[in-house]
Amino acid sequence: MDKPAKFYITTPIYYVNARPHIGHTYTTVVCDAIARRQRMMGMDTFFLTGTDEHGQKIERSATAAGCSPQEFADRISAEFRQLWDRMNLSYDDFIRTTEPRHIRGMQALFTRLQERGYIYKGSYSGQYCVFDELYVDAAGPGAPCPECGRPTETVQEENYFFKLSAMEERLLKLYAEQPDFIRPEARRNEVVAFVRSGLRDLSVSRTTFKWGIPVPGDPKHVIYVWLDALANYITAIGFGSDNPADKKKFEHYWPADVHMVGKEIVRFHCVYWPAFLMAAELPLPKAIVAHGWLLFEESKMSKSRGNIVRSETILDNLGADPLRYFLLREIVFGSDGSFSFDALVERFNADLANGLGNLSSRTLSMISRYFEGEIPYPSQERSADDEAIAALAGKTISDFHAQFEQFQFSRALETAWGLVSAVNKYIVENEPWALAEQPGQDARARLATVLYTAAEALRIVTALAYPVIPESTARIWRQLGLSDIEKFDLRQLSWGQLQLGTKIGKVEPVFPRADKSTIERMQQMEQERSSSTESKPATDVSVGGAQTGQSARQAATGPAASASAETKPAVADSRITIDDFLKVELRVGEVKVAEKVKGADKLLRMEVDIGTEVRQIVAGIAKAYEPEKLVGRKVVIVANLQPRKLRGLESQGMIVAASLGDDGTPVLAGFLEDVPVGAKLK
Ligand code: ME8
Repeated sequence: MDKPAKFYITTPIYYVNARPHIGHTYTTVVCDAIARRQRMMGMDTFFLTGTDEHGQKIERSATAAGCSPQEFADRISAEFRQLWDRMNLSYDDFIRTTEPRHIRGMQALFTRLQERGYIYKGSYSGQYCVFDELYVDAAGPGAPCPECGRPTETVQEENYFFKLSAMEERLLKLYAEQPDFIRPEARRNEVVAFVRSGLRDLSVSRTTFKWGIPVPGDPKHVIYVWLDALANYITAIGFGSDNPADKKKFEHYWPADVHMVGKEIVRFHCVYWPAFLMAAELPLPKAIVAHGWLLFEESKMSKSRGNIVRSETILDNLGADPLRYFLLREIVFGSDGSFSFDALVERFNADLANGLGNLSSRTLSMISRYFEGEIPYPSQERSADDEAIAALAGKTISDFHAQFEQFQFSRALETAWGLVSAVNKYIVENEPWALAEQPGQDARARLATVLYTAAEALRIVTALAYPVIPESTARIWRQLGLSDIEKFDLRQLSWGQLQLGTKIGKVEPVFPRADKSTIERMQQMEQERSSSTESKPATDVSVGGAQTGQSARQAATGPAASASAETKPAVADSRITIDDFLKVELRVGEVKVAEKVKGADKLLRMEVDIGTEVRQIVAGIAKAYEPEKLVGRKVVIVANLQPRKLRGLESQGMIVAASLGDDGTPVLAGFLEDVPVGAKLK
């Protein structure tokens, strides 16, 4: 017997090392729109999102914030969830990788891979990028990560390995046989090239930190965070549970129909994930769909660059639907797209306030005024104009569906709004207000036809747009006198279904126009948010510290900078903003080792524990301090300085000291009270 039709869609699970921004909102809104439409098309739909809570990055962020990883994850995960609720996202489940159901399922998957001979013990020696949680083929210690440019860390440990190399042929066969497995095509070509260049076995456990899921039977090891994270897609729907209802759920929903991801994590989803599933003898997802990045001032919006815009600012000023509409309409899916408050407000005013909002309020208020709030009977006689609108509506429905199904959300909305513009024009040309003034049956019949045509077109656009702007379309739907829009069967949508004589609801404006002051208010809020510690990525530990010159420039031209540039004259002095100051990561460290550097009478080589790691620091303080006396002393370290070489030794940070007199005698900064190692100064 065929399985009942189902549709399972997922977002990536987001790291809890920093708060959500509109980049995360983008992916989740896209999935929500798809899920809502699938439900309206009669599909048994399951929409999953969640948070990725393990790994070294999170452990370090928690240490930096002075709390346990679990407390830290609880706090940030709750923020994601609250934001998703405010954004009106209809997820069916929210998985957290620290939940028992996930831990159990992940361990079951690990055991399954072991039992099938795909996991063996070996030793790994190489470079690891903590920011990307990625093993990299970088040259040597401290070499930059090829993905993000941050310095990598040397890892040398006994690990469990996954036989990724054994999967090369099977993966290439999969990409060849299922061309739609990776979308869009450009991404597919990249993945194929990557796999063709050869796959090495993948280390899937770590022993040097604790914050992860223990390997079954060998708890010294925690499971590699990407294996842990990817498994969420099956553990959330019951994999690894003995409960019959969970088993049934897994059988029903797996495999996923769409894993939606940002383009930077395509490799994990298109290479590692199918390889794990093949090895575990589980069905493969039907498609991995990758979108582009939301840019702010030409660079990727990201917490580490500090150029983020928070959805809350837009929610507080315009509500969820304008942001949802903007993200789907303005960004061509698959490509990178820019965000700006000006563009958001312009789009809102043009398409929602003037476009759909105007169509809805003028049509419904005229029905209320001229027909006592009842949908009027159109006359049998149709003008060419009336016929054209009905024909356009039919074409709009079929084009919209085809475009939406091809992930062309922007085009689909453009199609639907083509009907909005045509009907607004039709109203202007047919002047119902003038018809209402004319005596006689003919004018009255004509008035009825014009308003019926406008109301029916409005109903059609409203139904199509519901998945994207659910709250406002539900309001228009009710004003049209119809019930529950989400229960409407979108497959049935066609011209002429509006019931004659339907009593319309109370007519209210749905999208009040925004003006320049809205833009200024949002810019100001972002500026305040980013200069207060509230939205600072204070918790987003810079792992290794090297920021590229480019990102420093980008941060300086981020939202706060651009807002102030417009509203304030430039100040020609050397003062820096709080933002600039917060870019410097100052930490308390404890000197563990200190020794003179041969041939350099001013330099000391120290090993300093900064809570998350021990750093080698070379400092010109040998004339002022005996090395032995420094051991055990608490010092202040600039922890995110680019490493540099002094006398052939790499210095991974700088020690803070006052500089006295003409010869600059150093005096180390310290504390009167006891302070824990790793504490952040701000
Ligand atoms: O990568 N533009 O989590 P993450 C568009 N935990 N989308 C963006 C974006 C931007 N500027 N910034 C973020 C992880 N995103 C892993 C995933 S899945 C098993 C594990 C969105 O918090 C986009 O979907 O870094 C991207 O792939 C995701 O957030 C990365 O979120």
